[in-house]
Amino acid sequence: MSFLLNLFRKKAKPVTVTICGLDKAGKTAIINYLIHGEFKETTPTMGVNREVINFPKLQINIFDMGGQEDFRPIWQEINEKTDALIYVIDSVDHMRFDLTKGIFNDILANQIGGKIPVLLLLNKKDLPDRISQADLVKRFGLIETEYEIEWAVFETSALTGEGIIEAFSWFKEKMEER
Ligand code: G3D
Ligand code: MG
Repeated sequence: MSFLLNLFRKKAKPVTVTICGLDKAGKTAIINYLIHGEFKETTPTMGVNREVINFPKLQINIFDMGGQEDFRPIWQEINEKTDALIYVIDSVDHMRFDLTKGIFNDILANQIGGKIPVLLLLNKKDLPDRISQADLVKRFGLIETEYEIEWAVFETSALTGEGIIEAFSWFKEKMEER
């Protein structure tokens, strides 16, 4: 989309985004924070929930995917058509770090295509004993990735809101450029 067209756009551009990651990573809490500007209690997401987030020039249709094993097969179909991916990692879930890394790599290898924005959120920044951002970049092999994605990692807390504005400013910019 050219800069001029973007400037004169009257209607918000609709884009589709999926938010994936293991159950309990904080996907729904992050969306709630974006919509309400504060933390809200969540219940486990069953299947897929669609939410709409309206920015001045961008309408984000976001598919919040249930993270439990039973729901993961649904991701494929929705990820294949998505304009961008948000992947949430629980920064204190050391036990399942290799599992979430494997699932992320499977999404890149088999579910999404092309040069799409991939926003990685290392969530629960408010808690102690976390996996660091540098560790995530290294262990996920992001620098040397063979995929054509445009990625960025942000540390967030859906409890305090820390990092969420920074993360979504990057994301919004990438989506508006498309
Ligand atoms: P999911 O949608 O990825 O499955 P949820 O995850 O958004 O439902 O969150 C799972 C649990 O983690 C919830 O707690 C939620 O309150 C908590 N949580 C989400 N984000 C954060 C965060 O940034 N910091 C902290 N400390 N907790 C967070 P419960 O107790 O309801 O399971
Ligand atoms: Mg959820």
